[in-house]
Amino acid sequence: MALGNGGLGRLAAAFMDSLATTGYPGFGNGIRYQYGLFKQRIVDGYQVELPDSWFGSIGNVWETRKDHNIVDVKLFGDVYLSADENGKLVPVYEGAQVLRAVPYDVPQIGFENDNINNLRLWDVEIPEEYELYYPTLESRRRVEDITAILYPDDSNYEGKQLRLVQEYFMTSAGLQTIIKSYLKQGLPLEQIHEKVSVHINDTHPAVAPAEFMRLLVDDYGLDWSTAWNTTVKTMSYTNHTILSEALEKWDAELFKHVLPRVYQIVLEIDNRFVAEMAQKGIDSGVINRTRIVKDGQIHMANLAIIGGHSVNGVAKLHTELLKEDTLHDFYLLYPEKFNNKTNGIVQRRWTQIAAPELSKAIDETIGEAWRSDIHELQKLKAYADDTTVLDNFYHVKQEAKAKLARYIFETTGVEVSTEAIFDVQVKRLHAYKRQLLNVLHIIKLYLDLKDNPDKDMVPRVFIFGAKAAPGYHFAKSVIKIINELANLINYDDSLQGKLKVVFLENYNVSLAELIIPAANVSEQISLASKEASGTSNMKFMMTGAITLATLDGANIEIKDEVGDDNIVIFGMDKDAVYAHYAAHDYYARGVYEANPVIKRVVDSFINGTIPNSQAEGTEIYEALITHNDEYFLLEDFPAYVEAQEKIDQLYRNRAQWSRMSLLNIANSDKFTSDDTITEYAEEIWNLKK
Ligand code: 8GP
Repeated sequence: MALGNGGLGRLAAAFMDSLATTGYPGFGNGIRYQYGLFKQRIVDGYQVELPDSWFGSIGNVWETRKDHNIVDVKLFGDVYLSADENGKLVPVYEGAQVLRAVPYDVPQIGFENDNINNLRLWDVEIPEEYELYYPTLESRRRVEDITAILYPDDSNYEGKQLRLVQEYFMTSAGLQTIIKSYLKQGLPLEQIHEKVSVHINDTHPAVAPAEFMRLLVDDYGLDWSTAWNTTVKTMSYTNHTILSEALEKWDAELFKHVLPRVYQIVLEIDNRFVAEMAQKGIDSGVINRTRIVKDGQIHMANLAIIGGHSVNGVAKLHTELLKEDTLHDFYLLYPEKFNNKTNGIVQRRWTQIAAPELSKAIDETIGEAWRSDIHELQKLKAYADDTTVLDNFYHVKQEAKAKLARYIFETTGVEVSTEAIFDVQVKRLHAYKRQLLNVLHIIKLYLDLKDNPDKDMVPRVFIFGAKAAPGYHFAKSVIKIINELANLINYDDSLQGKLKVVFLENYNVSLAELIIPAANVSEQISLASKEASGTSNMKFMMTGAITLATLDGANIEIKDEVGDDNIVIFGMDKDAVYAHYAAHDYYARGVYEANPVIKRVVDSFINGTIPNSQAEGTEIYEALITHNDEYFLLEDFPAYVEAQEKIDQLYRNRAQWSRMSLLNIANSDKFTSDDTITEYAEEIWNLKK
């Protein structure tokens, strides 16, 4: 099911798997989208987005509709407060739209245990008693839109409103169900936090603390401070990025229009927060930067942090950055809320399912116990100098490469040799991930080979897979450039097959299962500080690729596990990046003019070297030079070239490369999501198996 976007969605899938496998009662809530993330086709080098109708003709055979768990969700309308017979103010809701939330449950099955957890996907329906309100197809369609598509375009007002409705619809339905099922146990509602934890995964469901308050106070009659106490103890939040554009903020007027009662509650939470902080003598600047409602906007991350007891980042560096920079003011107010939970991956999928030959080779070396206890992989270390074992693993990789080579030929018509280094960058297309740095290096190799066709190098196949957000112009231009560069290079006989470039369309989990086990080099080259964690880096490591990386996200922890000799690190670290921000001293044009190699590479975007891409080439040139290279590609370029030369040298020594590869596999057990989820369960949710 393509019900996610990139690492954020895949991580949620990993956690559901690990919860069931480790035996924790953990349940997911999501939306039963008719269409998942778009299907990508490449036409004339450009990305084209097609609907992903994943239900197909047979529907989803794994789901079960649960009519007895239907709940209603209210949107829009007017709310005013009126005194009841005891003089207590109660909200009166008028003219609301009532929608039916219908759950479809998808079992989450543990590995070789008898545990089945549940992923509940919510669909929307019009309640029969309100059918008269929807006399036209158009009005019915507007309701169906709520669960039609993942990440609808939000560049206009309607799109923004739709996203807010989606988020609230799912969150409210989920929380209503949680409260109902808790109350069936006959326990007092104000103690719900002792039995229930609600985790806010990124800011999409960050309306949860306010909605939970609404339910407790309005629907179940708890007083405000009792309700608040239990809300904070129930909620926790994971931040998945430091990029501020990804921290959701809603226009206050829009929020009030869609969720009039929740808006009142958010205002009350905000007022009380400000009063409490002022009373504690907190600096007014800090209060202003941390409050929820300001400048006409509702800051959802702030609500999640204030309304919960835990905030975590997803890798050590990321959590440090949250504390010292992005969420520093909150860290001053609530140091005890902050903690780290480094991401992980489901080893079962990325070894046993995606890499069956590798799994067999591991069995033959250390036995099968690793299949249920991944920490057994450490035993591989003892074979780091065993030439028979290394040879076996080498051939397993060659086999995976041959499989991928066949797929490449069938889908693109490009022939690639398995003797070449398979150098892979697969991830969402984003400027901070710096696919363009990879491109700059490919252009340099191309120019070098044109100058000197006899250049001594191990043949290289550069493999890309990436979807660009439909509205992200720059990212789409990078895709076009990669495809045009591929056309230029792949059919130039003078290069003697030393260089190939392949862009595989529609990168998704299924394709990842084919690509990742076939990689020799794992490109993790984001600008230091920008990639919160990354998780494909862990998948590549586990299947024996060598990581070529900046000191960013979980790359740092990968380096700590494998040691400096078994990874290739280059470029600025986070301190160097922040030093540029502090000094405002980065000057891309200066770097470009001072370094003839860089100048020649960058000029090839605008001097006709890469055909059929004049507009895109100009856009990229301007991003680098006119707009001062926001992600410091040019400064990191020389170090990257050097690191790539090191890869070339290392690969020539087959024994040494195979040893590095084996040690990567052996140390990858650290990144099992089974352990990550255990830390969440023990340290945040206080959950028992
Ligand atoms: C991603 C991070 O970019 C990635 O480094 C990390 O591995 C992954 O989350 C899982 O933790 N973050 C997002 O996708 C993200 O923050 N998306 C929000 C904009 C929706």
